[in-house]
Amino acid sequence: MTLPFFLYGPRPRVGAASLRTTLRAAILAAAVASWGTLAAASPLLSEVFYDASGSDDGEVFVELAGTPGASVDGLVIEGINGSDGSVTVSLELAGSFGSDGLFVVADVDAEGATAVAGADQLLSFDFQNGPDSVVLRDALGVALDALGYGAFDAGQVFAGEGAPAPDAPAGSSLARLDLVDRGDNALDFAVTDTPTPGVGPAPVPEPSLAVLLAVASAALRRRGR
Ligand SMILES: [Ca+2]
Ligand SMILES: [Ca+2]
Ligand SMILES: [Ca+2]
Repeated sequence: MTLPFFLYGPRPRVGAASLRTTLRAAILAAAVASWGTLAAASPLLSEVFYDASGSDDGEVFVELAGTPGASVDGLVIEGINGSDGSVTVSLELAGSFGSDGLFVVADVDAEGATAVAGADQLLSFDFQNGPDSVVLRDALGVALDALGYGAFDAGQVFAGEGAPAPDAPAGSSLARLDLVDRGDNALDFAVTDTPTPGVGPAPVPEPSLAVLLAVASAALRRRGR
């Protein structure tokens, strides 16, 4: 990342030095605070791969993001049929998030093998292609996060959040852009050409950081006049 001028550049004129110091501290504090918030947040779906090129057997996976080291015992991932709302898949998770804050549950083939590198739990499952949904529930059945994908017609059941994400073409996954949960699948997820099990989304949304820096930069320019 290229640092904005006021974080390293020549000292601006009259009165701006202390403001620059204050802004720098505020930005660093905001970054630290957002890390803390994200690390403590409840688990999120971070990537879903439901349609491999060719057979899905031993290929598909769900990646969760959560607190490093936290248990996933009791969490349940459900597949929800878009045509009637029925549960097509129900996965009971066991284990814990790695030190990277990720947990990957992967499908196995008839021999018990998976093509998913670094999987934390192996189960046998396959989600339908869209329009369908994947829901993450806690041990009491409360939905913690949900992803609906594809074009839902009237009368079909969307069990995601906000507007659905697009249906990923074969070989592509749906992955979170960052770890901010906006409650809108169309904003939070994007089609990823190369699935990345075990590689998480960016913790902080880069556009928002850019906006914050632009505002701070403009304030300094006004102050320095
Ligand atoms: Ca397929
Ligand atoms: Ca959500
Ligand atoms: Ca990933």
